[in-house]
Amino acid sequence: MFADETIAAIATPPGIGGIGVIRVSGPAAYQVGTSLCQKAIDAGAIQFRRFIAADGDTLDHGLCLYFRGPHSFTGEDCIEIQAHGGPVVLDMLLERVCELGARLARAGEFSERAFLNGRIDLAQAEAIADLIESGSRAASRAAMRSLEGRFSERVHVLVDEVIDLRAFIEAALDFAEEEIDFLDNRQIGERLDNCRQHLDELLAMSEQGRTLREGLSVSLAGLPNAGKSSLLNTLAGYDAAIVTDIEGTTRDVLREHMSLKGIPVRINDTAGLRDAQNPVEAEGIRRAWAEIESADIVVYLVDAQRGISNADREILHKLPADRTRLVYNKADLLEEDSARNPDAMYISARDGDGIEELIEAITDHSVDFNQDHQVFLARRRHVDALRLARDAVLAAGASFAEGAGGELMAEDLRQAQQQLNEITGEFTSDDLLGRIFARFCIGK
Ligand SMILES: Nc1nc2c(ncn2[C@@H]2O[C@H](COP(=O)(O)OP(=O)(O)OP(=O)(O)O)[C@@H](O)[C@H]2O)c(=O)[nH]1
Ligand SMILES: [Mg+2]
Repeated sequence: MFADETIAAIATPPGIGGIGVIRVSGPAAYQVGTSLCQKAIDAGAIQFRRFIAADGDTLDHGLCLYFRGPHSFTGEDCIEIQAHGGPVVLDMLLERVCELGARLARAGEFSERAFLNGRIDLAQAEAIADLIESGSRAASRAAMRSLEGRFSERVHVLVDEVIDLRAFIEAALDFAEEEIDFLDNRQIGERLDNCRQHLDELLAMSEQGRTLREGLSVSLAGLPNAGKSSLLNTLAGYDAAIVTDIEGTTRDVLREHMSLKGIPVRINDTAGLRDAQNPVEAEGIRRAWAEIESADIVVYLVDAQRGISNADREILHKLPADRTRLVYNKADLLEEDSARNPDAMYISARDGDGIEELIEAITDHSVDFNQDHQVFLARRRHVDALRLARDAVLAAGASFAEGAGGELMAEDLRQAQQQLNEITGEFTSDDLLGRIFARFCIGK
């Protein structure tokens, strides 16, 4: 794709700085650059130029760089103007550039063009935004790995595997439903299994990458007075939430951001779960359930002295088992020799006992991001696509086990392939592209 419009934007952040950069990309970029400088510009060289206004006055002077397409970030002719970093001077320069034939770029439009021109794939384009926005060194390094294509490579390997498998099935299973060769049959089973396993591996890695990008969300849940707000305060290290011995103290969802063992964590304290008559409390409980549903981990607190009640059981039944950690609080109130559940975790939110172990349990499925050099940054969108791809491969496996026709399996695998392609953008709707690039900053 080669756009016919030439775009321009100030690429440095607003405000005052030593240098401000204006980027121009598109078929008229060179023309715009030479008209602005009133002098020729060599490609690939750094040249000192005056930037001239329509009336012949010098607006500013600085460096001008010309990248001839396709050897540029966007794949098009690009001009980069490094002027002084004042908002007024940059505005005047941008205005002049637009008079000379460029138009203002939309957010992310340079990266979008880089993607559409095949300079980078979609996961790499997203990694640019993630690198810019990264909130920790580990996230920044992981974003760089994605930008360099480590994640995309893994996706491509999987796509090839699915394509091979599809071709193999189409060749082995005759669509006229002839008898299947036993050897082929076993091979298909094995290859489906391998494919699912590789998908699972990449899914696990992407989950790590997403956690690093978005942080881990943890919801504290339990009956009123279980000690949720006390635990939030202990973890946060200050009195974030009101604690009283009145049941139903917390109504609004309280959010605290913290770093636990190098992992960014968002902890929510929520209203105690019970059948509330008071409409304010009832709304708090509705919100608590909404938090629980979207949390990566639910820490369910039970008053150790009271033990698990029927009300607890009813709630626990509704909680997602794989994401829930059952924790007994107020262990300080237990007699030394009282019977304890040997498999459960005991803490005292008030005294801080057992908190280290709890943090360990919250972060246990996360790798040490600062040490692990394999982690790449991923987004929820990628994780969802990988899940759908895995579902499709599982469906193919199920069809295979039932002895269904090859057409069904081939269709499932086609779906898996499509999901994987969506990650790197080989297959994407304009709508999705619009949503992704609109979140970028202007000038990127
Ligand atoms: N002894 C003891 N008391 C605790 C502990 N944790 C909380 N409490 C007490 O239990 C009562 C309720 O604590 P909260 O933290 O407000 O409980 P909650 O789960 O947030 O309650 P709601 O907001 O009403 O749902 C308070 O009186 C706390 O001081 C603990 O570890 N040990
Ligand atoms: Mg509370």
